[in-house]
Amino acid sequence: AGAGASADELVPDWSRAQGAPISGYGQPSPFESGVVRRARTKPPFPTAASTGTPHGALFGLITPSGLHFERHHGGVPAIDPDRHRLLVHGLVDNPLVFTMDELVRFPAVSRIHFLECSGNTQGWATPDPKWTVQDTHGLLSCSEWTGVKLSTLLDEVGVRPEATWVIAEGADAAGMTRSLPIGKALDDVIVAYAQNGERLRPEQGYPVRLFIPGYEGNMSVKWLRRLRLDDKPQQGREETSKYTDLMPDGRAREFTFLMEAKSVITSPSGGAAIGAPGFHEIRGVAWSGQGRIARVEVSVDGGASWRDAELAEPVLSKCLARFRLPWRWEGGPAALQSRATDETGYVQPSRDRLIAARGVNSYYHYNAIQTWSVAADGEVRNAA
Ligand SMILES: Nc1nc2c(c(=O)[nH]1)N[C@H]1C(S)=C(S)[C@@H](COP(=O)(O)O)O[C@H]1N2
Ligand SMILES: [Mo]
Repeated sequence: AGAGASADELVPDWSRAQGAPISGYGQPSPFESGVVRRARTKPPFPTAASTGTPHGALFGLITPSGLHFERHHGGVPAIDPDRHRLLVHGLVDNPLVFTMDELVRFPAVSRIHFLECSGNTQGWATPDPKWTVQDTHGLLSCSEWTGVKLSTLLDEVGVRPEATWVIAEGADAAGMTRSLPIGKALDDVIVAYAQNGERLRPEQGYPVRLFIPGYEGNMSVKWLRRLRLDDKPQQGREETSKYTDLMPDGRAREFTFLMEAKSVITSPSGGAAIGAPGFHEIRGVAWSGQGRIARVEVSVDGGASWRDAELAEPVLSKCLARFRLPWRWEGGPAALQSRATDETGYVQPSRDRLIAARGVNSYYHYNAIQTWSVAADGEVRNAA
């Protein structure tokens, strides 16, 4: 009473009747039905498709499993875990076939890491002003991954000294294959069967995938059925025809595994309307395949001046980091940017610097600073 609210606002109908019964598996509120991944299908090939994570509507570090981005070259296979097998062979002393039950019996690790498709952002072309942050940065998600370290399985089979590469192959119709240097394989790679506390979602590689922290998403082979130790890489489709970077001199870089430091403001971002002038918190995420994020700077004047944003704890290695900066919008045009620096000292480049170094023939590995332009009426648009 006296606070200016009616009795119906303070004690609404849902407080006056029993609620819904219990359920076997929880779902988001129907009021959140607009928070979904949107398809990016290329019409003749509906199973060679992707969806993006709606970062503009999310909080914290973990992407809900149902909103993790998808990238499938041949659709999502329906794999019976009891019939699934993982073969580890090639230049090893003792080739082995593992069942899922056997994989789960090994000592497990859980690590929180981002996964980013190297095709994320596609900023080389002229920017589309209609793009939202799901369109520009949606092929990026972050989960807790649980599984057995690849080094544990490699110990079990006994890797021969001449083995320098691990060739990973998926059980999907695409039979997707990638080559991984042995050094990384023995470092922090996980043969993952769980995501955010439950078994992998089918879209993420159920019942088991490779997870390669900090490397381009394509290498984290889903529906993993085979690991072959070799003394050379496969030179397969995904590392020759695709996933190379064409440089200005006409030569192509191959095996550009690492995802370099990158950041994006998720709020306010493309498609939003800021509303009334006054206080707004600028929020976003930053990440680096080389380790921890050390610093994120924010500009509201298109890079003319920068202020340090606050990084939210925890700041983990090869993981999304959240940043925030309080901002007073005076009502005029603004150009919002963020710039990440990682613990190695690597600084996220401007679009001009990236294009000066790499040209415009590339498709993958675009990590330049993102600009959202704010019009005088508060409409926010993609400006590269
Ligand atoms: N077997 C298999 N593994 C795969 C793919 C695929 O189509 N088949 N897509 C790759 C690509 S290009 C990316 S970016 C990531 C996407 O993983 P996600 O769908 O779990 O986000 O998986 C990779 N692993
Ligand atoms: Mo990808």
